[in-house]
Amino acid sequence: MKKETNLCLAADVGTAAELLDIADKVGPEICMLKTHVDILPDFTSDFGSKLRAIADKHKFLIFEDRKFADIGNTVTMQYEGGVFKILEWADIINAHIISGPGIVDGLKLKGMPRGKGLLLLAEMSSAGNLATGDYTAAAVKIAEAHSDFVMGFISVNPASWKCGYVYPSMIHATPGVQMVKGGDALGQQYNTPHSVITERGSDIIIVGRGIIKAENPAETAHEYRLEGWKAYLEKCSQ
Ligand code: BMP
Repeated sequence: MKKETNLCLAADVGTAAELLDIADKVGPEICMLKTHVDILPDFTSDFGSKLRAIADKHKFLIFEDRKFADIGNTVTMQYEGGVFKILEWADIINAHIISGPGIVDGLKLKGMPRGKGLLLLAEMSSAGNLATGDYTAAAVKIAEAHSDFVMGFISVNPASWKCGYVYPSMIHATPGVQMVKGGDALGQQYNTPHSVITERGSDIIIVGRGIIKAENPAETAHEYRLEGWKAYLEKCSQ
């Protein structure tokens, strides 16, 4: 691996212009950039190609955090069509499994021929969420059955799973990460990069406000990158 980083930036900034700017500045530090394209008021149809050019320059993957949740037939249209045409520019997407495995079949139909990947939401970071226990186990089962397209999970504590953690071919990406444990006023819960990787068994730390609200996002991203990678090496040597 040439780029030693397991940091994903959650680029939840206010405009597409800001997103492209921060992607270029923080790009050298990250393996993946996560977007919420539906929050960008100045989105235009060339957004995808502009972000793609920055991603290719800095060698990171683009993850659109669309959280598909509908029946298979509907998600094929949501993935490919509409204003955002996510299929054209995102390397990775994610989905809830609330609607059952048909959602994976639908997304796979469009994404697999184009070499895309899917993360299943097996757990969430927000207080009181319902993605626990049997629900998490069901996500693992669905992932196993579609391991040609499902590349891993959005997870929070995969080390605690009875089943899921034993599949090392699956990537675990974890949101709710800041340098200090805590939370926000709306239910988000934060753990540290070290805890998320070594104790909770994840692979990739997803960091939003910890970086984008910092005075110097590029410098702060570098600090998260070092923390995340140090923890990853520690985990690998355990
Ligand atoms: P922040 O680090 O600013 O709290 O941002 C976290 C990001 O991860 C947000 O983009 C949010 O949508 C996403 N996320 C999350 O926080 N918890 C989840 O369980 C799943 C997510 O996608």
